[in-house]
Amino acid sequence: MAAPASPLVQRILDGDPRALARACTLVENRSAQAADLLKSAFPHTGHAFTVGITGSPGAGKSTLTSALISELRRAGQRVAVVAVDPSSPFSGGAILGDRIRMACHHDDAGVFIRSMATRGALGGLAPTTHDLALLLDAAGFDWILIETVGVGQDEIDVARLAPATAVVLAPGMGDDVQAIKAGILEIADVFVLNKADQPGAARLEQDMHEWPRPLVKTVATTADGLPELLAALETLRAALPPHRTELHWAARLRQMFAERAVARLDANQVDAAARRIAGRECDPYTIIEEWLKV
Ligand SMILES: Nc1nc2c(ncn2[C@@H]2O[C@H](COP(=O)(O)OP(=O)(O)OP(=O)(O)O)[C@@H](O)[C@H]2O)c(=O)[nH]1
Ligand SMILES: [Mg+2]
Repeated sequence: MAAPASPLVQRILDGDPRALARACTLVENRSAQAADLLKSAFPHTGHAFTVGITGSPGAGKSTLTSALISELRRAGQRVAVVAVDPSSPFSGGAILGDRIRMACHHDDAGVFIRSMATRGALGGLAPTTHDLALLLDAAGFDWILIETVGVGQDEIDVARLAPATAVVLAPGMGDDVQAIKAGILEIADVFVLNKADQPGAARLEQDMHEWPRPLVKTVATTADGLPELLAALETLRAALPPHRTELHWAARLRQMFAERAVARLDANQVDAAARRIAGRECDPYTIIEEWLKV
């Protein structure tokens, strides 16, 4: 673990934002250098607190993230954001909206915002996002916020793999508890009832009573409730059981191993085996056993 950092990683450690942006691109594109880069960065990670911020489209995740950045900056914390949903104002089709929303943070060296331009990326959304989070950790950010829409298994996995997950709910968008996609409420460490200024907020709050997780009411547009949200996140950070990190790595190792194993198969080999199986020349169980032996 004590090998000297690669030149690019050294620049990241020195706080060069352009080096960091370049490294992010290499990781996002799964370039050939990415693995060495991540190996070199890894010994410098383990300091940041990574929070997944997820919820229905339009619940206010980006507005909330921006308000949380301001709150964290006031507390002297350095913050990095990864926005993984192309529909997000941080990324994809709505980059302009992102620029407008995030304009207040653009000149701040203590803030780094990265949009994941690719979706269904090589190797999957969750592994790539968490590799990016490692780079940001190495770069010395205290907090890493990962915004992802809570629709679809890939996006839910991104949030689930974060050490702490905030699920953002909002009233008045067909977003009552019954309508919320199964699987997303379960991954919450804290609920954020955003748009608390809107009709239906009290009812939604009542509906959430049965869920044994803290709930914080916010109005992201005015930053109401943001100190309370930060306090709730700080509490989670302080109470993180040490084995939570081990659980995270156990899940990631399984994912990484499966990814590498599949990547080692060449298409012709798979086609040839499929042909033999379809023709009943061979069974799939034996084939898999043979592939795992190599
Ligand atoms: N009234 C009210 N409007 C809000 C609040 N928070 C966000 N909004 C508005 O809700 C709309 C959606 O906010 P976003 O922050 O883009 O929501 P999002 O969850 O990031 O949306 P996607 O990334 O597209 O899923 C915007 O017009 C915001 O100004 C709030 O607390 N109260
Ligand atoms: Mg958004």
